[in-house]
Amino acid sequence: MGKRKGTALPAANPRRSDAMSFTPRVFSGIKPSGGLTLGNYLGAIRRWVAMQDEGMETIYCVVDLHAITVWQDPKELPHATREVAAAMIASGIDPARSILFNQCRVSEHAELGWIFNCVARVGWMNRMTQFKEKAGANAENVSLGLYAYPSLMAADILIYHATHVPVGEDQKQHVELTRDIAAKFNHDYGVEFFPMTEPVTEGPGMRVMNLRDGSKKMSKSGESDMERINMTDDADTIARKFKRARTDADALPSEPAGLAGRAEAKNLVEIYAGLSDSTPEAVLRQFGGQGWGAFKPALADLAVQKLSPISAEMSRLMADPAEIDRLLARGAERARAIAAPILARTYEIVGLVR
Ligand code: AQP
Repeated sequence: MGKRKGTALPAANPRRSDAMSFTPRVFSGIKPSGGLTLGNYLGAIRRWVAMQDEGMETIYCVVDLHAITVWQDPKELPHATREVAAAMIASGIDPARSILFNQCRVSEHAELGWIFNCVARVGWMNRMTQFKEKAGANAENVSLGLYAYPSLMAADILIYHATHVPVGEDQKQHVELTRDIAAKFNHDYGVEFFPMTEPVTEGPGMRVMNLRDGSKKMSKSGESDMERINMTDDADTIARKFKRARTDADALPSEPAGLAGRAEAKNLVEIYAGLSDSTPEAVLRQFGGQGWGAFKPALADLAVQKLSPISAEMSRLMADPAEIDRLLARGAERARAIAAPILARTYEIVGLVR
């Protein structure tokens, strides 16, 4: 468990009344807060598919309750929710092998989220960098839900006793907070009920940056469409966005050390490595010494080659929204079968009479 400066964290608890062995189980989610980006694909979905294909027990969620922490048009949210599900399926998530559903169908998430609001400390929330970035100078005026978001995220994970959470670098701090919440709950109630979940963040593409400003991450809700690659962008749009992506005047170096202090160059090399399942070292062995005029079209071709079959399949799936809803409802039933007994036991531990 990560130590938080200024916050007393519970010592290891010797009582083992609820000790149970935690079988490996993967949970992760994506907000339907706009069209998905290359960041969501490389930092999350692509690895979710790999973990499913390795035979792990995998639970993937369209986290609609998180999306409404900032304003979502009720006329657009259903489409965005189905589109995220379609993107996951088109990328290789198999609803028969993975449990795939949208969060609001399994009310246990919100119920455990409330309990965790009573476990998490305000001081912990105040240190969440994503909240600071998203709230910016407007912190007094954002929703209480945005502030409490990491506590609901802890509930999303722990309602399944998930042991592993594949996320991009931006979400690592929230998974660390999940461990703090689990540890404090276990300590306060004298149990070993919730596991210490591990974030899984290795590999290239864990932090895909904005194409116009390499100091900011690529986001669905970023101001300009030119700063991100959307999973549904067509070939011309992808080529245009990479062509206009900010870079510097120098050629590509022949090894990663030469990318120091060159955030935009590093980002494009890492995107190439992520899309080609290789490493920045290998990419620079191939392109070192060449200029952006050669590298950017190669990068665009690779992105089109990876993303266009996915976006074609997304369009096919989106033509039948009722089928997506059916798959999500079936996934929710399977999710609830795991979540309901964990919530029931949590209520018992807390002393709530039902
Ligand atoms: N730029 C990124 N690089 C690597 N991974 C990323 N992820 C998001 N952006 C990047 C990963 O995608 C998963 C789902 O994220 P999310 O949509 O639930 O929330 P987010 O991290 O807040 O994503 P956005 O795109 O920035 O959404 P908005 O703009 O709506 O707030 C997570 O695993 C995340 O790490």
